[in-house]
Amino acid sequence: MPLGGIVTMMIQNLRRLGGLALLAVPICWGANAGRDCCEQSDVNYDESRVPSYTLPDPLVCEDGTPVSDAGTWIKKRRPELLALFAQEMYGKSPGRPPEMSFHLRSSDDEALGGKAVRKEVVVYFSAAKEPGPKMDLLIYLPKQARRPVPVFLGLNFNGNHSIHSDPGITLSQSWMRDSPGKGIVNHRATEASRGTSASRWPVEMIIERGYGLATIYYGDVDPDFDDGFQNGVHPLFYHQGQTQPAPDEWGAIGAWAWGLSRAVDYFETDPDIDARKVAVLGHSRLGKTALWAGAQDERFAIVISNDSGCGGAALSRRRFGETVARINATFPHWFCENFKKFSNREDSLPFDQHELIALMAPRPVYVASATEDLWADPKGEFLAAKAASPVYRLFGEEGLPAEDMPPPDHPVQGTIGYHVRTGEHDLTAFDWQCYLDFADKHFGRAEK
Ligand code: GTR
Repeated sequence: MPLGGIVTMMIQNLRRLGGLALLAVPICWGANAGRDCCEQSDVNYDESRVPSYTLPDPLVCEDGTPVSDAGTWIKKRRPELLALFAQEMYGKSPGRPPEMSFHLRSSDDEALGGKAVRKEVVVYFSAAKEPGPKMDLLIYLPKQARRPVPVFLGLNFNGNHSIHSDPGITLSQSWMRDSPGKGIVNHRATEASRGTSASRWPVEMIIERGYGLATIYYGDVDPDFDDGFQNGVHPLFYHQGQTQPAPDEWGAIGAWAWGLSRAVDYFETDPDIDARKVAVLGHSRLGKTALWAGAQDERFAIVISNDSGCGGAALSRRRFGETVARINATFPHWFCENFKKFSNREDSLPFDQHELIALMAPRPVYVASATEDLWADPKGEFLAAKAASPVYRLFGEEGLPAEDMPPPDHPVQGTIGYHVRTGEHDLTAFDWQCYLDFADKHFGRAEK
């Protein structure tokens, strides 16, 4: 790769890694940039250096029984794989808290210039209600559409008020990573942070296509830093004397995914929302989260992973871009403690990420990458989506209808969808258009 490319890629990845990356990834300039730099930083971006590996076969049970029909998949192999992912990677999660309750904080039938209904719902996870733990659900529904409406659901990185400049959205009070450029100061959102993530949430476009959008600030469920799980929802579930999750219990991704399921619990009570037509979507770490949520909770009718990379849609065994060792070191709180056993030992994982994607079967699942997002290994994401196809075929579905990676900006949409967008690690209007088309196709809304 030319020097310019390496530098651009590293700057991008540094931006994504935040401060920690400055310690973790050495920056190499001048003559040292390039191959030596990659070796030194131990990040592989060279296809010829991808080690040879054998993917575990999703259609062979742990006891060696082959899976040749949907019944065996549903009764035996699927539960076994789901349990393995919980045990060794994301951690086991609790269910719905019995004392959970919903409170309508606000509603406006004339939002977005009269095009939408906006609701804000507080989800309290315990009887104590305030000060929490709780999460704020922001919902936009198209005003004209017939009820109940299908919805996209996704966690956001910077607070509900960051997704749109709509002044009616309550400004988040939750802890946030400082980002003065985005109006987050002293770990709190300010008025200046309104709409700062709007490019990732084309609300008007979604509404015009007849869908609702629901979103939650991920830090409401668990603030994204390593504090030994003293804040967020984890302590609510500690048994007496417990101070942190056991090695096979949920980390932050498990908690965020759990929050998404609690949103569906709410949807089931709202007659305006079609809880059987919920497409869960997430970008990056929240794409990993969307996949884990979709694997565990079959109420998600469509699952969408945008640039989720390592620990999401990318195959761990390729060790291209971010690796298991790197992600465990930089983000020790994302996965369960057991996952650390697999740092630099990818071949001993009892599964790979194609099997996480296969856990959605026969529901539609979409994996998207970006050409410049090598840290997330676009090819590894494509190969994982493709390797999930045999499970879909058990259900008479085609899976991913592509032999080879499609050219940039050419989505392939079977029951498994895939595209690699031109550009960097991001969630863009192009990505959304593809997801809306995919939802139209699978929710039977495509034009005949
Ligand atoms: C990166 C991380 C990725 C991805 C990304 C994000 O720093 O290495 O796995 O999750 O953050 O969520 O933006």
